[in-house]
Amino acid sequence: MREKHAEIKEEADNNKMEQKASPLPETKMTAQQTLVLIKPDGLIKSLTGNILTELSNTDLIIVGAKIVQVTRELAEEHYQHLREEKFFDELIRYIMGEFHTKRVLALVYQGENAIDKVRRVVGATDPEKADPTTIRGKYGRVTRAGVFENVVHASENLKEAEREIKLWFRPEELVYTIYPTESKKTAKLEFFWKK
Ligand code: IDP
Ligand code: MG
Repeated sequence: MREKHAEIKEEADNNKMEQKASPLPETKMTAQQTLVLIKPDGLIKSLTGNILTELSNTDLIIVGAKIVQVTRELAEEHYQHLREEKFFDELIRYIMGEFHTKRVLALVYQGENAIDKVRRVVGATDPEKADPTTIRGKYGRVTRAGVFENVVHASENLKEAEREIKLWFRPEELVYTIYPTESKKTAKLEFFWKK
């Protein structure tokens, strides 16, 4: 009987803790979020500073940022719409860093009209056709194998932005979320700095 009481109390305490957990801060839905990736060629060429400066000419704010070692699984999921293209395999190897460095800087920008604003600064997909004042026009190139090494990725539209942000980031990695979140109790292994 005692044990049962203790169990019930523990459960009640857990519930209390759950209620206490504050939700992630949300911002107004009119603001858009967009995913930007500084691709491995951008990192190996030390273009990060230049690219962030170009992007700061928009009035958007960064709400998430991290360095990612891209797995084949993540790469194929991210570029799933290009699965049938003949350059698909090269593209996957490119974003995984096989030609440059195995790192990508993933960022989420937020603000009014964020998706179009970033795409405008980033420029056209083919760096040879991109306006020379855009990031891709300035820093991109086409390889002999025909891959567009265009330095950055930027979400194309609302649907893609949502899909990509949810693919690359967990809600708690963003300081603001615009898509609804839910909390679940998990038993996961976590690492802490040794005291
Ligand atoms: P985007 O990056 O401008 O949105 P997507 O069509 O989504 O363009 O293509 C994703 C990436 O695949 C491009 O950024 C580029 O690196 C590569 N890519 C797209 N089209 C071609 C192509 O015709 N030849 C070689 N690479 C391409
Ligand atoms: Mg695209």
